[in-house]
Amino acid sequence: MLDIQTASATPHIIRRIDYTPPDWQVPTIALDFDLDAAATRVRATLQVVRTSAHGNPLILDGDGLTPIIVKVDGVAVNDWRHEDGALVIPLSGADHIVETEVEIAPERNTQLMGLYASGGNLCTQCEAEGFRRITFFPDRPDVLSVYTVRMSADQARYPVLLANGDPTAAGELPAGRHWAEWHDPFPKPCYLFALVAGNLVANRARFTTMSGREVALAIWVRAADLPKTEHALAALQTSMAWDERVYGREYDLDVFNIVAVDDFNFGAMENKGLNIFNSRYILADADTATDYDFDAIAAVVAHEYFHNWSGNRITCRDWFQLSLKEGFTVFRDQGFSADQGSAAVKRIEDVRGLRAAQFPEDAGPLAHPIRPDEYQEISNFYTATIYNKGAEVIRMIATILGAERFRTATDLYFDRFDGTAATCEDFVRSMEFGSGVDLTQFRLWYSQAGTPRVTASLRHEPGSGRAILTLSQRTLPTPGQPDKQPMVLPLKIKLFGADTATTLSGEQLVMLDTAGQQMIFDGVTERPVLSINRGFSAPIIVETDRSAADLAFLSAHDDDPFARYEAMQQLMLDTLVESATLGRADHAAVIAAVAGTLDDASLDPAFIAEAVLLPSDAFVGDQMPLVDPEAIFRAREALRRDLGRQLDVRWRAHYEGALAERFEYTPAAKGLRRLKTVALGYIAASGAADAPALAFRQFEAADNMTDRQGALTTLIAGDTAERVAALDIFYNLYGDNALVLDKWFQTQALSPRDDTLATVQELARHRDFTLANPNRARALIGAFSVNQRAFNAASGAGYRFVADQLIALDKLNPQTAAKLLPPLGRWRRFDAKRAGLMKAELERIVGTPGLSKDMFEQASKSLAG
Ligand code: B3K
Ligand code: ZN
Repeated sequence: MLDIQTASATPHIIRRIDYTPPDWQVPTIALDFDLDAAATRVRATLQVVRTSAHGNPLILDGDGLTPIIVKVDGVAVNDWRHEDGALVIPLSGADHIVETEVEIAPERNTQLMGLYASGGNLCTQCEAEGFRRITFFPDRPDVLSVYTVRMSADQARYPVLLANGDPTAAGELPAGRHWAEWHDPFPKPCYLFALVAGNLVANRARFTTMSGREVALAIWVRAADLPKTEHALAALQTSMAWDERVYGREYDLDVFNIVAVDDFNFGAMENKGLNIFNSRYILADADTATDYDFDAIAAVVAHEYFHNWSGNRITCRDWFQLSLKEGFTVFRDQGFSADQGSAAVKRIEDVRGLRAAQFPEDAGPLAHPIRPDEYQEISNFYTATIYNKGAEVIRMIATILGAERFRTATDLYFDRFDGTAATCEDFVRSMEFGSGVDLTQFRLWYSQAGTPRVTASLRHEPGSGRAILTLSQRTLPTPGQPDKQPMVLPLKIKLFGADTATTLSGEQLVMLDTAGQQMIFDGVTERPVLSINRGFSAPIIVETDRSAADLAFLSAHDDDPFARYEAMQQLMLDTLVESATLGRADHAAVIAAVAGTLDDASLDPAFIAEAVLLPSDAFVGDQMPLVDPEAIFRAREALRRDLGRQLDVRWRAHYEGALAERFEYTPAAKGLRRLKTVALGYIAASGAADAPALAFRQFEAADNMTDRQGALTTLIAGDTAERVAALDIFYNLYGDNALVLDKWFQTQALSPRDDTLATVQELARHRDFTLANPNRARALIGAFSVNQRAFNAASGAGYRFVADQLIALDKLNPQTAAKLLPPLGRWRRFDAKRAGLMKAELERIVGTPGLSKDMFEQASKSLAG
C-alpha cells in the first residue's frame, strides 16, 4: 500500500507555465442521476471531440470513483485504464460518444465536495474540483459543455428536483418515484454544474430584464425558514437591476434559483441558474440576524448573481486565473453595496477587512500574487489575496482609467470574451484597448506578492512658498520572490492649510511608479498638512512623518471621509504601539480627537461609530517588530478605559439618543444601532457601576439581534451575574436555531476575558458543538484563533487546542480544516518561545498519518516560508 506520508512529502506541484489546451473537448454532456442518499447511480454520456492531430487517449478525471461500465459509441469496452483515480480511454477517431456509469454515496460525503447530503436534502458543490467526485470528466475550467440533466428520486423525500438552466420536462415513475429534466443552453465548465433534490419550499418573485425578458426567481428553503427569505429575494432583484444599470449586464435564462443549505464549506456558489448558498447568507429576520448579517446577505447574493457574467459567461482558462472572476466580482459587489447605503462606511469596512485578512497573508509564509504561479491544492487559493487584493487591483484600474473609460473597457471585455475561458491577461488587455491607457508596468500587480510600503514626507519652504513631497516605495521579499520591482501606485493626494483648515491644492492623482520621486507644490503660503492615499486609492502601507497634531487636524478637517477615518486610526495606532512598547503613552490626543468626532453634528452616526473604534489587537500587533499579545491587550484596554471615563457624558448622550429607535433596516437606523453599541462598549470599559445593568437592559429590551448580540458581547467581557444570565437566556431562546447558536459560540470564543481558552476548550465538548458543520467549526475554532491574546497564551495551550481540532477536522473535511490553519503559521511574528510552540504544532500536523494534501500544503509552507 502507498504510504500516504511519502506521497505528501513529494507533493505534486501544478505550475501556471505548464498550461496546455485540452486534448479533447466535450461539446455536450447528458447526465442521468438515480438519486438516493446511500447509493446514487450516475450515468454520463459525453460527446468528445479531439482538438488537434495528437494521438493521446481521452483522460477523464475521477476522485474515488469506480467505473461500473464504459461504452464507446454504444459498445461496452474494456481497454480503459484506471490511473490515479482518472479513467484513461484509448480512442481511434476524432469524435466519439463515451458513456460511463458510477455509484456514489452522498450521505457518506463529509468533505462536502461533489454530491452530498445536508439536512436530509441532496445538493452539490463542484468548484474547484468536486465534479470529479460525481462522474468521470475532464475537470478543468476550459472544457465547456452544454448540459442536459435528468434526475429521478423518491417523490415523498425529494419532491423538488433542480438543476442548472431551465426545466424542460418532469413526470411520475412507479414505486413512489418521480423525475425531472433540465437543460442549460449556455456552455459551461463542470465546476458550475449543480443539482438539488429536497423537501423545500420557494419564495418566488419575478424580474423583467432591460430587454423585456421575464425571469422567474425563487429562493428555496425548508418550510419553517420561508419568512426569513424576504431580504435575500429583494437583494437579488436589486442586484439584477444594478448590473443592468452599472455594467449593462442582463440575465439570460427563464429561471434563477437559489437554494440555502446548512452544511457548506464557504459562503455560496454561483452555479449557472442554480446558486447554492450557505444558509447564513440567505436567512434573516430582525430577531435572528444582525445588521452585519443583513449587509453580508445582500453582498453575497449580489456577488453570486454578478458571477453570471464575470465568471459564468466568461469563465477562467485555468485556476491560476481565479482572480479574473473573483477579484472583479468582489469589486462589483463592493460597488453594489456602496450604492445601497453609505459609500464611505462601506469603504472603511472593506479596508478594515483587507488589513485584517489580506495584509497578514501578504506578509507571511503563504504570500502569493493575485495570479499565483503554482499550487498543490487549488482549494487553498480561495484567499483574501485572490478575492480582496484582486478587487483592489481592479479598483486601481478603474481609478486610473476613470469611470467612463472603465465602463467602455468592461463592455469590450464582456463582448470580446463572452462564451470563453479567459485569462487575467485578456482582461488587462481589454482595459488597455478600451481606454488607450498603457498598463505594462501595472501588470506587476498580477505577478508580485507583498504589500508595497510608501514613505511620504512633506517639506515646506515658507520663503519660496514651495512644498516638496518626497515619495518612495519598497516591497519586502516574499517566499520565492526575494527582489521586488517598483509598482504603479495611484495615490490620491491633497494638501490642507494648518492654520486656515482650507484646501491648499485640489485632489491630485499621483502615479508613483518609481522607487522614489518628488513633487513640488507652489504657492503654499501656510504650513501644509498632507492627506495621502485618500479613499485608500492603492492597497498599500503608508508611512509618514506626520505629527499627532497633524493627524488630529486631519481627523477633524479632511473632506475625504476615508482619509478622516484613517488619520484617526493612525493616531490611535501610534498611541497604542507606543503604549505596548513602553508600557505607557499619553492618551490626550486620541481622547481629544474622539471627543471632536463625537461632537461633530454634521457626521453620519455610522461614520462616527467606525471612526471612534480602536484598531484591533491584531492590527496593532502588525505594526510591531514582534507581537506582544499581553502588552497590546493592556495598552488597548487602558486606552478604552480612559476614553470611556473621560468622554462618559458624550457616550451616554449618544447612547440615549439612539435608544428609542424601533427596528428598521435602513442606513440611518443601522448607523444609530452601531453607534449605540459602540457607546455601550465604552461605558462598560470605563468601569461604570451601572454598565452591566445598562447592557442587560439592552439585551432584554432588544427588538433585534444587532442590539441583543451587541449587549451580549459587552456583558460577557465582564464578570457579573448579568453575564451568566445573558448567556443562558440567549442559549435558551435560540438553542434550536443553528445560525444564532453559532453566534453564541463565536461571541464566547472572541471574548477578551482571562479564561477564554478554558471556556473554548469546554465549548468544544458542548453537546451542540460539531466539527461536521463548517459554520459551527468556524464559529468556535476559527473565531478563537483570531482572538490574539487567548490564542497566543504563553503556555502554548491555545496552539495545541487548535492543532488538535484541525487534525480531527481534516479527517472529515480537509478544505475547511486547511482554511483554519494560517493563524498557526504566524510564528515568525512572535517571540522565540511562542514561535517554538507554534512550530511544534505545525510539525505535529505535518507528521499526522493520512493528512490531506490541503493541510499538508498549508502546514508545510507555513513551516518553511
Ligand atoms: N466561487 C465560489 C467559491 C468556491 C470556493 C471553492 N473552494 C464562491 C464565490 O466566490 O462566489
Ligand atoms: Zn466569487
